[in-house]
Amino acid sequence: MFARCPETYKPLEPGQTTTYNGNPLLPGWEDSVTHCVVMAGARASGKSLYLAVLIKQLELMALQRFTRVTIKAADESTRQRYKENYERPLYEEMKHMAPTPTSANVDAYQRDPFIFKLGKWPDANNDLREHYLVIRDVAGEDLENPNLDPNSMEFFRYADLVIFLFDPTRVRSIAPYLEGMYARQSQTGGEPERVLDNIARLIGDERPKLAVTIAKFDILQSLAKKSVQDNKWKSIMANEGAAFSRDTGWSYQYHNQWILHLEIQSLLRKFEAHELLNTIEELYANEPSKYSYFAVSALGEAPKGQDLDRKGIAPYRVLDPVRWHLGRFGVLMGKEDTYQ
Ligand SMILES: Nc1nc2c(ncn2[C@@H]2O[C@H](COP(=O)(O)OP(=O)(O)O)[C@@H](O)[C@H]2O)c(=O)[nH]1
Ligand SMILES: [Mg+2]
Repeated sequence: MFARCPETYKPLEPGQTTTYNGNPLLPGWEDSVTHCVVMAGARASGKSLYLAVLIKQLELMALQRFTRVTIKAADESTRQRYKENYERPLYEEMKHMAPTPTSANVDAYQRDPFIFKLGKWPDANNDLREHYLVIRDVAGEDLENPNLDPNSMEFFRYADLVIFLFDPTRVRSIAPYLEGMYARQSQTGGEPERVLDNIARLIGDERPKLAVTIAKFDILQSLAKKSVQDNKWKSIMANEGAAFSRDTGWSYQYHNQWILHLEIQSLLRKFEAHELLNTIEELYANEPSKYSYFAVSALGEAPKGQDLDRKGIAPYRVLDPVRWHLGRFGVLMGKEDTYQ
């Protein structure tokens, strides 16, 4: 049995036909493989845009590389909520940067899991099984709250993958270097370190795979162009040999991912993000292969104030965290891709 409850992420009992909350499971659910993912980050860390672009990129990759696979919403609720709460803001973001309302008035409905079909892929016995991506966006307010009840959001403990997204401009030691490098953001969220503390409390003794992910990486990349002399960041970020200097397109190579992990870790060390690095190292000391560093940009470039001429978006390495997990199951892996 590879299927879990899409609401609580708990393993299902044999023969179970409803979720632990009593809602019906999709037909054939118990024979499928589920990949249960949580997106965790402070307010305005980029979760919604990331999720919007992630799904778009998965759809596009499947279309271009795997003729027999289409990624689609598995139910009407996912289809509608994705469209209204994620796809639409994405297009609005492309048009203009008018301040968007904070997430305070986002309804709870948006917090329900989204279920996407990833198509059929052979299991260890070479039988084709349907795979599902179950992904949920967690309220940034909750994750920033120092009084968060560690027993709330139990699904963290059962998740296959937690994507911890953080805004590099909110890391205290990094912020000064980025002064003037990006348009003032209309909303800002809490510090990533506090969110990480809460993630640690929520997972308790469990160690789901953790993708420690710098969001809005385009802002750091813009340091490469900064025309200030004696700028050590310029030479680091402009290093064309670095894995983080390029997107790998649809290809997934385990070694490239590993190198990127090491580069991002050392970049964070150079930026003196010690608290973040140490907390993660300590938390995963016994299972170091379960965490990895990533850098993504949903938009590909910093939004320019009210500028209306943006040509669109050029997402950067958005699929990496999810492929790091899915690759092990051979899902969305082509002949040229490698996983260990
Ligand atoms: N430069 C840059 N800004 C981004 C990116 N993704 C999000 N943002 C900015 O961050 C703000 C918050 O993003 P959003 O996805 O709504 O964050 P959420 O509150 O965590 O869901 C957006 O309005 C964007 O201006 C990115 O990839 N690059
Ligand atoms: Mg959001």
